[in-house]
Amino acid sequence: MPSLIASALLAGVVCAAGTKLSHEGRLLFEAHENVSYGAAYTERAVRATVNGDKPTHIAIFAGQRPRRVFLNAEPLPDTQWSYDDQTKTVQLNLPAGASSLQLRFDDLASLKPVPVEFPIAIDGATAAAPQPLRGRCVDEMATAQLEWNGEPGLYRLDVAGAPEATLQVSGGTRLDLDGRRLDYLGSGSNLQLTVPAPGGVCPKLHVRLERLGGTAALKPVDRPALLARANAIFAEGEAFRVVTGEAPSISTSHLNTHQGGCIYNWGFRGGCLEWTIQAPADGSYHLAFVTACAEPIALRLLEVNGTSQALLEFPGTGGWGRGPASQWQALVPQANGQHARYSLRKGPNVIRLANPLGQHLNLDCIIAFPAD
Ligand SMILES: [Ca+2]
Repeated sequence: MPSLIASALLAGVVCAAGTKLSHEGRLLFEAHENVSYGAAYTERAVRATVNGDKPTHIAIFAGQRPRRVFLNAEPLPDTQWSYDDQTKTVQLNLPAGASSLQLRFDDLASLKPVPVEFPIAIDGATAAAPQPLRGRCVDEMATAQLEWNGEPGLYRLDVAGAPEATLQVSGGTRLDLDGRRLDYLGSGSNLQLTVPAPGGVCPKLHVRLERLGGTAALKPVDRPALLARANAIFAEGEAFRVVTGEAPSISTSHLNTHQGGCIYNWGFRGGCLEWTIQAPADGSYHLAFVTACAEPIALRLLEVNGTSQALLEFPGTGGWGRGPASQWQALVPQANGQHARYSLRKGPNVIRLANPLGQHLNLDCIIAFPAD
């Protein structure tokens, strides 16, 4: 049986008079001429390559009579190959040059590429689902892709129905937060799906993307007034903890910072930092981030106590905070045209900011203050 040497990759032995390969007294391969030979055995097929300078007659151990024999992806008429019951070999003539053979034991009737299409369902997006993933199935493997044309944002990717399927993003960024995998999809991102298709049959797949939160704008508020508020609760930027990725640098030389310090060099793509806010009582609070940024925009995914809130679009502030005080801005996330509200509990609350695209952002402090 082929499974006796399943998945074995066999190298040919070139002899003076042709090529012969045996294993424990059993003939595995024979050619009348000198050739190079390799074969891989699976339950469904024997895949072999033969390369020689001259046309030759060959015998390949199959273990059982195959249903079909393919030469260079074309089915061979039954008259052009034979099966020998005694040696359990398939025998045929090959032309000179490189030949690719498949001895198929299953129903696969064609090795030609077949177009495949996998629709995508999206949760949490306001726009219509993008085009399906499109590609082809060839040699028992389906591959399909899609250049992302949907809403940019962070998504959780899921493929149901085929445990061996892989869905990957090129040109995007993956965040790994506590084992939860999130991918940023935007212009230039490419979704790529690969799934085994035994016997040329694609499994029934359900590709689902879940979009996390929306993109929230940030509104500047009066920074000195906010810093002076009696009920402001502070987490200094420099009091961060690293969740994933590399630590940013701490500076005491930037100007106009609260408590004399801030973080900079916060550009680790896919990284995440967290801070603790000590709330005096359960309640609804607003958050403000005092930042300086010379990039046009810097994205950060906000999580409060483990719940994803929104992808924050920090604007450029005109500098990194080494110049005029105006380079530091106090920015409050907005929701429905108002300051967003966050439920905090009395005691420690965890604020996380993940950095999906690696844009730099200097952070002086995070401020919570009771909701209006
Ligand atoms: Ca500070």
